[in-house]
Amino acid sequence: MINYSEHPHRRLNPLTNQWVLVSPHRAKRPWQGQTEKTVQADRPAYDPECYLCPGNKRASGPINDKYDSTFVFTNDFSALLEETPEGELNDGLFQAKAERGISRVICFSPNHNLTVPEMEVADIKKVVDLWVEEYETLGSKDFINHVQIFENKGAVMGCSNPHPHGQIWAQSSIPDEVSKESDAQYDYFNKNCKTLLGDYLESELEKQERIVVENDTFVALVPFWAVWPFETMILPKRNVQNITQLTEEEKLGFADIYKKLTIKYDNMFEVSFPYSAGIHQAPTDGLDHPEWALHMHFYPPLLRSASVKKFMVGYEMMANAQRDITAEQSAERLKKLSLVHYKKKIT
Ligand code: H2U
Ligand code: ZN
Repeated sequence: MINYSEHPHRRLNPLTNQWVLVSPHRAKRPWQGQTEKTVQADRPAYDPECYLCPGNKRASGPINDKYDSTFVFTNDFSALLEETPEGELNDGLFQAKAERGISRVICFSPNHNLTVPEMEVADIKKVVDLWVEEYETLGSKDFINHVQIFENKGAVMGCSNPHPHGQIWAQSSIPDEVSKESDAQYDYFNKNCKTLLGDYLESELEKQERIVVENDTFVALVPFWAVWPFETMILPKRNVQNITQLTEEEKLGFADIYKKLTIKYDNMFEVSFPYSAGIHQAPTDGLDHPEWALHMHFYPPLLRSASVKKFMVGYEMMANAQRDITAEQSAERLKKLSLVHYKKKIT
């Protein structure tokens, strides 16, 4: 009989309808590949060369406010532009369409040497408040139908600056990842009159196999279908479609779980744990989206140590996502880690 912690199997991600190949028996294979160098140098609280620090000049000229909590500005090298001419190519296999949008950069803190796990919950709450404000203002524009809030952390993730920050890309179209999740949640809601993620969270809380940490309002867990070794998801206990529907208490709970999860991440290999994280929520297309459930994904690349990361190559590029260590094993490891940041540990 199959044992899901030993034998190769596939798991379905019901949010995207994609499968992941799980090969737990392979977790013990030797490693002789690349190791990333770990950068652990202490950074100053203010870096005169940093384009995100308060009062500094950015690459293209503007000067940052002398902000003392959060700060947001339109990306000087925006991938999406508000003023894009209309246009559409509809020539059989050659399809293209103009895309309008706005890219924003959010500084989480004036302090250059902080990261989310080292920030105070009250200060992370200000980041959540700013996300709400941006989702509302950007989303209310008639040409914006989707607002993607995300954080890219660490040089291995291609993040250009260690100053704590995130980005927002708002645009006319619904991007592919979100569109897949939208369709799946819509189908599920139509069939069951309940949200897919509401039901999923209920089962996970019953099973208690993949829960990493929870507070009164939020849960962090390793999804059953996780692809990245330490992939997680943050979900509110009360189902909401978008971030503007969170109560003050829930926003504080969001900040708290964000901190707790990232502390655990940092404690895993005692390094500032790199990841790409992003909030998925209902499109801002003016329609009701009862099928949607707000959640945040964390995709960290590290696998075996601070320097061994997972590559999505070969079979994964050509065929299917794949992982070795199971979601349950990852959750177990994350769950056991302390909620005290390793830099604050008394030795
Ligand atoms: P990362 O999160 O990938 O490091 O990106 C930071 C963003 O900051 C990046 O999108 C923008 C870059 O375009 N940026 C500015 O808007 N102004 C600057 O002066 C430098 C970088
Ligand atoms: Zn800085």
